[in-house]
Amino acid sequence: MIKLHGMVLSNYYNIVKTALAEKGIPYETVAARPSQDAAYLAISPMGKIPCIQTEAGYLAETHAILDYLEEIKPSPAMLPSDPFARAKVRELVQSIELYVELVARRGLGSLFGQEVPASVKEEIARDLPKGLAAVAKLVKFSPWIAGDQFTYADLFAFWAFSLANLLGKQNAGIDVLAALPGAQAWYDTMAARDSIKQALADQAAARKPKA
Ligand SMILES: N[C@@H](CCC(=O)N[C@@H](CS)C(=O)NCC(=O)O)C(=O)O
Repeated sequence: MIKLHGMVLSNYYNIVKTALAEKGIPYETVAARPSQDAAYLAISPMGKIPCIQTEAGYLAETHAILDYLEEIKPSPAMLPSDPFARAKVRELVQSIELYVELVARRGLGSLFGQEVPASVKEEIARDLPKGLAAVAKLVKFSPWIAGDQFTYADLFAFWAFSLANLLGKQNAGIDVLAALPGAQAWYDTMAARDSIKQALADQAAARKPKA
């Protein structure tokens, strides 16, 4: 059975976790933090989470993992069968990651109560609107983010926007969902899916102070 290594507060971990749930692939979880220890680097070369353990070996990097899951269990399909539509999903996911999530992530320290340097906040205020304008050209929300098929882009975007919205507001006063017309209604629909509800409940449980 696949073992998913990571922690419930990580957006990337939750992308893979909800993909496993949506696909109905049985898995176990293994608690792991990002680490530069040799033992962890041996299974996740950049020391990041998530990574998965399969019968064939370890696999890191969310996109590689999502592609692998699609190959081992094609149904329900999380990518369109038409090559162009499939590429458009990947274009959207990559744009969200590179120009929204990774831009907002520069201010990650604010989540942990750290002071984010003014220069970083200025960069976020400069670059995030540009990324959001690009993503706004690609999203459909009809009803799913890439069109009429539920895809990996929905899962990727849900978790990426969750983090980017928080960081965008904290560091640059930017509301990511408000910047994308139709995003809030789609986000609420996503939050009601079983896979996401479970992952959010697991996050809430992890945040609860231990008695
Ligand atoms: N490119 C990686 C990114 C994963 C990632 O950034 N994970 C974060 C946790 S949400 C992490 O491990 N951060 C620690 C680090 O960057 O060293 C992927 O697609 O899986």
